[in-house]
Amino acid sequence: MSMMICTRRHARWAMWAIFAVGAAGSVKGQPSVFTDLGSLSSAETRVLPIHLNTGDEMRWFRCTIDGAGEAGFLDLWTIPSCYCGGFVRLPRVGVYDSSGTRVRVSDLVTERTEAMLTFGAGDPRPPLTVIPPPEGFDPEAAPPFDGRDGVLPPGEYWFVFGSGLAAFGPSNWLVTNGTPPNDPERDTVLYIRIQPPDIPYCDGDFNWDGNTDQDDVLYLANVLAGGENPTGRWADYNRDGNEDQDDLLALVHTIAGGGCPE
Ligand SMILES: [Ca+2]
Ligand SMILES: [Ca+2]
Ligand SMILES: [Ca+2]
Ligand SMILES: [Ca+2]
Repeated sequence: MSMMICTRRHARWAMWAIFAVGAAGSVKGQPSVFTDLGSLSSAETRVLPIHLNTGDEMRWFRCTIDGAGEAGFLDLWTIPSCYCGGFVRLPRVGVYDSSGTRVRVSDLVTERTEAMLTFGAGDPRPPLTVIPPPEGFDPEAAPPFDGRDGVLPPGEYWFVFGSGLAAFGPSNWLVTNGTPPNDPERDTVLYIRIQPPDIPYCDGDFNWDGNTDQDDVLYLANVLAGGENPTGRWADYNRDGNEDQDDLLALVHTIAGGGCPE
């Protein structure tokens, strides 16, 4: 009888131990070393130079956002400050939510295999441009930033950067990297562009030539008249649900210094 009590006690202790190990394991999943970007609530582009301490390091960033859906967007990409020295040739970026669930992993774009992710509003932003490819290689255009990676509801997110053989698990912030620690590829720059949903996106550079001027008025007028729209920009510039003369007037107003459409 006393033997039985002893066994029961032992079993109870064992169950408690298993529970404790399980709880410790789940807490361990949340990264303990990370850069806290805080609340990203204004329209801006964060420029984050990265130098990995080891070739297999995964670098974490945490932030909260007001969301990227029908309005607002969040774009991430990499471009090293130069294609020289120990720049990262195979940059990878993963996005996890506040519970450690994988949201998305970056695509590789351009002949330089840069990382790219784009969430939220579909009005296209200009594609990544990198220095011309080596002799004998054709330039390979990146897709525009157009929200193709889906929507991000308001909340906390974790971005993780790694080089080379990074594997992004589906849950518990589980990422691993099979790159040798002494791998020399350590340097790049991570860009995070935020447009909060409550701040209107009214980039007037319709033809993506880098400035907003009369050319863009002509471009939009041509699109409204049924012409080609190679940049794919939404012609509904004032976002009132239709594409008409109002949009042209709103763009002229912006170019004249009047700001975004009301
Ligand atoms: Ca322009
Ligand atoms: Ca122009
Ligand atoms: Ca309109
Ligand atoms: Ca209208």
